[in-house]
Amino acid sequence: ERRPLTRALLSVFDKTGIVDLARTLADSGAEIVSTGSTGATLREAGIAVTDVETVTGFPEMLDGRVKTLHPRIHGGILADQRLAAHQEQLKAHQIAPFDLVVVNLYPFSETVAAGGSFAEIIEKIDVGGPTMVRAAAKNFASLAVVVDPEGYPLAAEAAAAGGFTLAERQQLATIAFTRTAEYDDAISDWMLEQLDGPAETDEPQDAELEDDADLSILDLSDADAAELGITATLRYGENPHQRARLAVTDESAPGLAGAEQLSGKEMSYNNYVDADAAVRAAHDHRLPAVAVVKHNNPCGIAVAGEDEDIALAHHRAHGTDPVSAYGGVIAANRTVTLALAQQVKPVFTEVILAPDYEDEALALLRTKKNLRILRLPGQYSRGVEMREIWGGMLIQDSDTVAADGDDPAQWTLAAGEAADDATLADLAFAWRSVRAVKSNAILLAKDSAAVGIGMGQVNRLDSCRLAVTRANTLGAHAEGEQAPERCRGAVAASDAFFPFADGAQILIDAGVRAIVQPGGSIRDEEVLEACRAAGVTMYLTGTRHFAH
Ligand code: 93A
Repeated sequence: ERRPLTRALLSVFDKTGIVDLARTLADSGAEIVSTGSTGATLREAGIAVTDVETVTGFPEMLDGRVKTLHPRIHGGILADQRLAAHQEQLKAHQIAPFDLVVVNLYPFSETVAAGGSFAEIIEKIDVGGPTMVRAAAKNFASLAVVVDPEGYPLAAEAAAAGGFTLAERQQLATIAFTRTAEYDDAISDWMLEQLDGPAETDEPQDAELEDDADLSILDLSDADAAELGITATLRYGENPHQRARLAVTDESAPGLAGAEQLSGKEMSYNNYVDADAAVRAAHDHRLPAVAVVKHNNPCGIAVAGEDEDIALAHHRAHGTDPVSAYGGVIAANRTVTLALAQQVKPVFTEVILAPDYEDEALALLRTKKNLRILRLPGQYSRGVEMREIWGGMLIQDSDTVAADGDDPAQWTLAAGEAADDATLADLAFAWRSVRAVKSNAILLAKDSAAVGIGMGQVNRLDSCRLAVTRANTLGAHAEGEQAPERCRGAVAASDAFFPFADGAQILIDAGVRAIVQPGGSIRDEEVLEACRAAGVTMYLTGTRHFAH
């Protein structure tokens, strides 16, 4: 279990006790490798030393800032000596492994305490020392690290006993990481003081408490974070300057957070947000459904008949707005067929999610190397939703389309003639779909597909205008290709009531022939009157589906 000490790297600022330790190591047959003044001290005492410069074949440079930062040093520290592959690579590069690293760091805090100049203090920020210490501590399976003279007696004993035990090496590594953490802490405190003036030090206990309060879940080590259900550290958050992690909150049903990724690049923070919206939107439908989501809003959503290929739903959903579908997240609520995969193949897509994939469909989708393919069996379900606000948290039941008002049989016909079966089916589809759109939401639908979506506006009038414009300009005005018939004969759903008749009037003027909305505005009568005047059907659900 003990690893013999055949080669030791000694690089110490504080030379106390180093000669005795080096002599013990040398007497037991170890080769000693040292940096400049450490080596000089040992040589003066008559101990044979190999200079780091001889090992690296490189002179110390930049006033000593670069001494040990070299693969011939760090290869010798970081190689896992249990691995044949590491040993072979060391051999290929003529690097000998170290069994012991003894380092103590530039006296940063002492220089600050002694009132050193700014430049002096900066130069006392040790870089190479902590790098060796951290490398050796990480690799405690292979070697030992000692970070201050108090550890020398143990090192001398180990030399006599034939090396350190694994338990000793692990303990030394723990001490080493504590040392580098404290060292960096002192540097960051001092750096902060340079920005803000000296920190309050009157009440050390309070200061510590404050520090702890500032600690966020993002500061925890991966191991500590794992205990809180964190399963991944993401590359970054919503923007590259935001750190981010993924946590599973319900281990018995991890849902999207535990989805199986079959292919493609790592999921990003925004991918997860859009994927959640897409899966939720697709799963709101009982029929085969596909939702295409961009920026947390559907830019396409459609269904197919119960016995029809899910590919038809995708074809229709893509057709809602083919321009916006570029770079979207696609969710299907049925097994992805080869036909669907063939449709997705030519479209740049970030993520696709489905309960399962036909073999040939998966094989084809996998040829798109960047496409993230997720398998997510089961029905979308969420008990409660949480959203953080300043200093607190809002918790509510998740919204589902399960209220009485979501059942067309319970709707009230308030204007115009009762819709025929096909129109009623489109109204029901629109109502099930509009919930996935950020408020204020207006969704126009025709033939089982959304044809125009007005989302996220701060007044309902603009959402109506947007839905109409997008419907009549196929592909969201990018190419300006006119599709003027798309509004004519379409139906509309509004996630909440029309406060005035003007929004409904925009839909009516665009040729919409039936509208479903919750009702409940004090001006409902004006809205209904506008529908009656135009011969447009209006149903009231009594239920609303805000989504902010
Ligand atoms: O300037 S450094 O950050 N760059 C280095 O590459 C480096 N290597 C070792 N400081 C570096 N050291 C530090 O030098 C050690 O942590 C130790 O404190 C000191 C030992 O140098 P000498 O043997 O010349 O006194």
